[in-house]
Amino acid sequence: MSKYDTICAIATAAGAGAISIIRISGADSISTALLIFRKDGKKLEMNDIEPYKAYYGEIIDTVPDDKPMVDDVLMTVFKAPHSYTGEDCVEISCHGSQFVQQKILELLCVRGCRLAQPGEFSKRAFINGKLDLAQAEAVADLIASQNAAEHRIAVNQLKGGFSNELRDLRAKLVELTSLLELELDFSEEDVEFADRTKLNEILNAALKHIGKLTDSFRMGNAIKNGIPVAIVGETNTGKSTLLNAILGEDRAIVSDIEGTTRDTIEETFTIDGLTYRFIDTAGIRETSETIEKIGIERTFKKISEADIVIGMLDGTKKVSEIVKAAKDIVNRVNVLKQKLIMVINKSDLMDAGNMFTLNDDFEASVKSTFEKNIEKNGGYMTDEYCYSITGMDLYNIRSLTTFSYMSAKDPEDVESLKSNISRHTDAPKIDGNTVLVTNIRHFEALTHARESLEQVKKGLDDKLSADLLAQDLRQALYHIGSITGEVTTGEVLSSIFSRFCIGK
Ligand SMILES: Nc1nc2c(ncn2[C@@H]2O[C@H](COP(=O)(O)OP(=O)(O)OP(=O)(O)O)[C@@H](O)[C@H]2O)c(=O)[nH]1
Ligand SMILES: [Mg+2]
Repeated sequence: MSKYDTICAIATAAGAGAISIIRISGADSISTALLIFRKDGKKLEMNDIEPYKAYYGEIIDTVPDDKPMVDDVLMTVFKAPHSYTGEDCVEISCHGSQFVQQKILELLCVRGCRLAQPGEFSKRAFINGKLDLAQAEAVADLIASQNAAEHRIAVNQLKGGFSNELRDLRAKLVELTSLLELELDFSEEDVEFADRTKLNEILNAALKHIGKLTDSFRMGNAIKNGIPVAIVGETNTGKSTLLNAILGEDRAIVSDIEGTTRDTIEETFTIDGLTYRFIDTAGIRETSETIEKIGIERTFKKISEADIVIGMLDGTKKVSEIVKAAKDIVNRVNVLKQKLIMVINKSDLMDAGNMFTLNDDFEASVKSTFEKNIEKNGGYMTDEYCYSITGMDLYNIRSLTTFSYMSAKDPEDVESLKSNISRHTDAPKIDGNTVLVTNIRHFEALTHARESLEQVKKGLDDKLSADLLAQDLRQALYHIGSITGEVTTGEVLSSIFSRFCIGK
């Protein structure tokens, strides 16, 4: 199949609708469409056609000529290179009957067109330089967008916001490479041309830029797939009961048998206009059971990926056990980056004495665990506040170490937990210039680029030769180029576009 053959597909959603659009692209698209189109009963010739104008007429089943009309349609012609794909294109708007749509496709295929593969129109747009790869992917995101934030990000990426950022980044790296290569050209004379201070400066700027982009993935991904909220704790604390209560349906199995939930269960739910992805996890306990062990490993992974962690404790346990379980949860999160909401569940079964001891003991006992966590993650504490390395005042220690009582069986308690979650979320501020990385492929490429650049930085510190540094730099450039498609393999392209729908 040549990339120049003429392809056709239904571009509108599957099923019946008021109207539907058949899209044709390729060198023969106009001549083929004209074979089955009649205006006032007459066949039009290529010379009669003015592009970017809609022609009202009929599609006819022409074997032999002028057989019954299939449908009343509007036909629009786009001339290369001013079309979505950059090729000659035709769009036929017909009535949305499934029979009509299929019949028109059949008529086109009999006359030499081929049914398009998923994403093939966008792939051609990319090959013909109408869009870069990140923009083509934004088309898919735009079509899939379900809320204002997702839509905004996709539009910014489609308009080239992300691609421009990458161009800036690339320019920095190209400047670095050329400085180094200058040095390489003269290496025999043993002269160090490149001013290493300047190199370091550009490198640091590039690293900072990449860091900003990779950091944005957490938010970008949250907007695209829901803000991840992991519900974690020991077995039987009531995690699945809580998930069901939040969703208002019996999604997860609840039982008084420890270790009921084996695998993670994820469901999205919207609170105050933001989508959250609630993740019920396998309860944490010592076990020799293979499947349960795998489940618990998954729990740990989900904790590390979550933005918000609901640490669930069982209020019917002994105070010492509750404190131990709480410390275990604190040790598994990064309190500088993740929000931890600690709840003591089954309050309906708790006696006042237990609550009294907990109120007294909890903060005192868990506080040192928080302190260690903050230090381990590069922050520091004062008496009142915890700070990140950048010196940003993050949390009041009290608010970090407190907890609330609840019963997952009490709808009012569940409601107040929901508003607590909503309060813990920094609503994303997205405007026309916000660039967020939302695509895992882009995130991975940027991460690889960052690793290569860190090698360069280490190399500079270790006074490595210019040719070795240049090698890592080229690697970084390669990874960045792979995002917009400046460097990519056919295999990568096929895998990206195969995830699109047919007709896109
Ligand atoms: N009285 C009372 N019982 C509760 C509450 N929350 C959960 N339960 C009960 O506690 C038991 C365990 O609940 P689950 O939701 O299955 O607990 P889990 O944390 O998902 O347990 P695993 O999946 O085994 O880790 C069930 O019998 C629930 O009905 C609560 O707030 N009050
Ligand atoms: Mg469960």
